[in-house]
Order: sequence, then C-alpha cells, then structure tokens
Amino acid sequence: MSSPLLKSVSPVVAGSSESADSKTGPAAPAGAAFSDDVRRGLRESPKCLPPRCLYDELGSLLFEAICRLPWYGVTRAETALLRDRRRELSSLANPQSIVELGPGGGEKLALVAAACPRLKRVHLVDISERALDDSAAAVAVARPRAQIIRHATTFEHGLRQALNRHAKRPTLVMLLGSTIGNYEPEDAARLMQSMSASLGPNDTFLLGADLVKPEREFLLAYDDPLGVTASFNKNVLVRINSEMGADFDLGAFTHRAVWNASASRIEMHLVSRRAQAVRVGRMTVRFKKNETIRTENSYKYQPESLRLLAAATDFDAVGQWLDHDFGYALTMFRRRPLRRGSRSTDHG
Ligand code: AVJ
Repeated sequence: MSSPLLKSVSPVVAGSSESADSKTGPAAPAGAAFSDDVRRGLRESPKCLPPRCLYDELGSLLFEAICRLPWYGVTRAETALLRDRRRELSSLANPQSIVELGPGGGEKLALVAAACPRLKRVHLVDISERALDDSAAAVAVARPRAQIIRHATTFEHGLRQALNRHAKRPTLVMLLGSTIGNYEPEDAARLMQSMSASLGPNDTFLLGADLVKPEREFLLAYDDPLGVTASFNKNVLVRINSEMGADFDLGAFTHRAVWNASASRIEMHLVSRRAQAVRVGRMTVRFKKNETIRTENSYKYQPESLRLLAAATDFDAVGQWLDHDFGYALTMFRRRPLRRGSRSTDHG
C-alpha cells in the first residue's frame, strides 16, 4: 500500500470473496488476499495470521455473538459512553460530515448522528457490503435527510475518498470498537500521523479503545465459558479448508487466549494438540506438538497512553471520556492550531 498510514486493511471487517467489490479499485480481490495472508503467515516462524482473516461471513456473525456475551463488555461499554456523552462529543466536533471506519451494524453511528445538529452527510467505509447495508439503514432512520455515501474499500482508501470528494468541513472521523487494538504499536502511531496530516484544523478524530484491566477479566472475555470465542478463532481453519482446499483437523487444535503483560496485549492462538502435517493447497505445513498459530494481537491501552498517541503528531487530545467500571475510553483528537511566531512566515 502506498500511503504510509492507515496501513493494514480494515483489521476488523474483511469481506469474504462474495463481498469483494470491483468498484473499490486497487485492493486485490478478497479471496486472493486471504490465501496470500494464509500462505505467508503459515510460512513464518512463529506461525501467525493477520486478524482480518477471522472475518468471513460466519466469522463476522460469531464476532457479533461475542459482542453480546456477558463476558465481553467492549461494545456495551462503548455504546453507553457514546449515549451518555453524545452532547459533549457533538458540541466539541460539531460536524457537517461524519466518516466512520468500520461502522458494523451502525448502532453507534446512529446514536452520534442523531446528536449532531449540523450533520449533512455520512461516509461509511467498510470492505463488507453487509456492514455498509446495515449501517446505511441505521443512519437513514436516525437522520432521514442526511446524505449517505458508501465506500466499499479499505480504511485507507475510503478515508481518502471521503476527505477528497466531499471535503465539506468540519468532519468527524470515528474509529470505534477498539479496532485500534489490532494495530501493532508502530502501525497505530502511523495511523495517528496519517490521520493528523489528512484532517483540517476544524476536523476531529474520535478513537474508542479498550483499557488494561485485570487478567482474569481478559481471560473470560477472550476464552468465554460458552466457547463462542473459541469457535470464532477456529473458524479461520474452517475458512482455510473451504477456500483453499486444506485438510486442517479441527479437533487437533485448541483455542488459547494469553495476556501478554509486557506487550500490553491479549493474544489469541490455535495450539496444535499433536505433531502433524496439514496440506494447504500445494503447501505442506508441519506442526510440532503445542506449536501455535497466533491469530490476533489485541492491544490494551491506558487513558494516558491513548492521549500520548498524539505526541509525535500534529494532534492534541481535546477530550477524553472514560468508563471506569468496565475500563474503556473514548478520546477525541484535533489538529493543534499553528501558533503565531512559531513559523518564519510571521516575519512581516
Ligand atoms: C474487534 C479487535 C476489537 O480485540 O476485542 C473479540 C476482536 N477477538 N474477541 C477485540 C475480538 C476476540 C476485537 N476487536
């Protein structure tokens, strides 16, 4: 990808091949992108797959089920925060346009949109056509007069299209649901750089992020007693079997969630229960007993580490709202105004 920022394709919602959209330009067809990810990741040592591989149609449904589990509070906490703080958010941002990267079902977007009196248009950026349909419908109910523009592409391209084609400002860009957790720290830093460089001085960026909490809460959330997260994780093997003609034996792998405190992240792994060889197309992939495929890193933040994401950028954190009980943060960034006297243009 050419742009330095917004690098990894939507880590959250990646489409299955049916939702690949020829209108979306340079991105490779989703089916090919998936098999490339798989071939590359299974050759690496240690083996790993990018989290976007988890989201085919069934994977997206399993993720929606996770969001309703009593042990996974991210979605509930964020929705409640947005509902409680929507007036403050709206008066700080006061947007004419909203761009949401990965709007999912659009419930949160509808909440925010309903609270923004000057809103004229909403840009939805998602690789999944279903997410675009659902979120467009939710916005149409909340704001029947607003123009809705769909971008069936990556976050990077969609954001660029939204800011170029309809540069009506002020614009509020939202990256919610702790999607930032799937970005490696250097990619998160690049995302912030690119975002601050793309937005104007009256635009705002709203970031939702899960906070560090006690390990036992993470283990319940990422290895839930109903086994939904285990199914969500193992579904990637089902997907490799069906899309790439592989012969993974699902019973020979176990879901495991690990809290990596020094890296401040939850990791999901698939652990090989025995030594085995698996055919993936024309490739043979060998596993030692207990060898793992890492399928996700989910980084967890502190409120101040989120504000510090602005440090090496032109952004300032202009607002932060916390759910202390669950441990969740919404942080709003805006480009720092150029100060008089800080530039040589101030001479005359
Ligand atoms: C969609 C990346 C925010 O990390 O909590 C949920 C994905 N993985 N359960 C997260 C996920 C396992 C989720 N994000």
